Amino acid sequence: MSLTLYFHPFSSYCQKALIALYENETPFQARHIDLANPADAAALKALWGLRKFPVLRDDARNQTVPESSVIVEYLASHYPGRTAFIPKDADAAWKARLMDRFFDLHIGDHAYKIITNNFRPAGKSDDLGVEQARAALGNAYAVLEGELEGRAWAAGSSFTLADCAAAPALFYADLVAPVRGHKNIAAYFDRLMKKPSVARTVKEGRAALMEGFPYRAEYLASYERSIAA
Ligand SMILES: N[C@@H](CCC(=O)N[C@@H](CS)C(=O)NCC(=O)O)C(=O)O
Repeated sequence: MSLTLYFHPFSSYCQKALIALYENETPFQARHIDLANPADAAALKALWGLRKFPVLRDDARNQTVPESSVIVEYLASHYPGRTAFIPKDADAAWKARLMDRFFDLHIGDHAYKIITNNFRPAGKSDDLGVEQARAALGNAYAVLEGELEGRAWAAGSSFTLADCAAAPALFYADLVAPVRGHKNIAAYFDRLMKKPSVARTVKEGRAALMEGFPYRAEYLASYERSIAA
């Protein structure tokens, strides 16, 4: 098997790559990375000096591909399947890339800021950063609510790179700022959770839920809702 994905199933950016792999049933070897395990951390660092996951290794083409959006683009180019993550039409393509950036930078990253603030050492909490992240997330929801009007998927009528990004970003954002008050976002979220590639990824994430995760109750409630969707 030519492809190996280095990842952790609870990590949102890893989930984006997993959704793309599952969506097209692309064969790959799963290499779980536990960053608390020094050997795993060293293996990841040897592959990609920033030591961030996901990283895709393609032995057949002798390529190492970091960055979740780039991994999905790489799969679209070299391992295409029934779902075209990057539309052929040039305008549809930039719109898919724009929404991918939107979910990573303006939804996901704010949500992760709020969540990870709970892991900071005592006395080092970034309250102003969390306040700013909450405000930015609220604004991003308002923009997204308008963007999604009349759309089945994030960038239009077909499932793309943007939806691979949206599912984990919205799943984690929903824990800290529930999407239910936003009609279009809530309906889109439910559509995402029904997609088999997303449902499988969410289930695998649930299996890796850590004991001390700060939004555990919200996570479990959201998980139950998503598998019932
Ligand atoms: N922009 C990167 C972000 C990757 C990233 O931040 N991954 C996190 C997990 S979600 C990570 O590797 N965290 C470990 C660390 O920063 O030490 C992508 O899209 O792949």
